[in-house]
Amino acid sequence: MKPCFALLAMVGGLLFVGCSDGSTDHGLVEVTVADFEFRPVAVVSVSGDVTVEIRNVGGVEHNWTVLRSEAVVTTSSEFDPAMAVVQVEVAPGAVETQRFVAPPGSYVVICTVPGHLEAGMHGQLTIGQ
Ligand SMILES: [Cu+2]
Repeated sequence: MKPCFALLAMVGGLLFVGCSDGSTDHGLVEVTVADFEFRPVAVVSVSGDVTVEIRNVGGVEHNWTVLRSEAVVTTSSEFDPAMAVVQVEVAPGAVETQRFVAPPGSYVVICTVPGHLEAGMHGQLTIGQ
């Protein structure tokens, strides 16, 4: 049994080295959107190079929009596309993947479809160092 563990440790070490070249050094964030909430509400990316996968299990179109840290949006009508770090639109039943880069920090996430923010579609993204 011991040689097998040693081999696994070696393979694991090689995989780790293979991941440190920068090309795959990203944070994966998975969010499910529904009518009318984000699950989970708060997500964390370990890296500012974020790959987000949004799955829409709701009956209508939604989006997962990360706001710039200085943007303040309390109702859907206040949203302007210039306020967004990234906006991922997802049709009902679809899964969308998008990659973006943002500095470490805490960001507000909303759905900008009119009325959806007010219905409870807001959350948080925290990006670590
Ligand atoms: Cu929505």
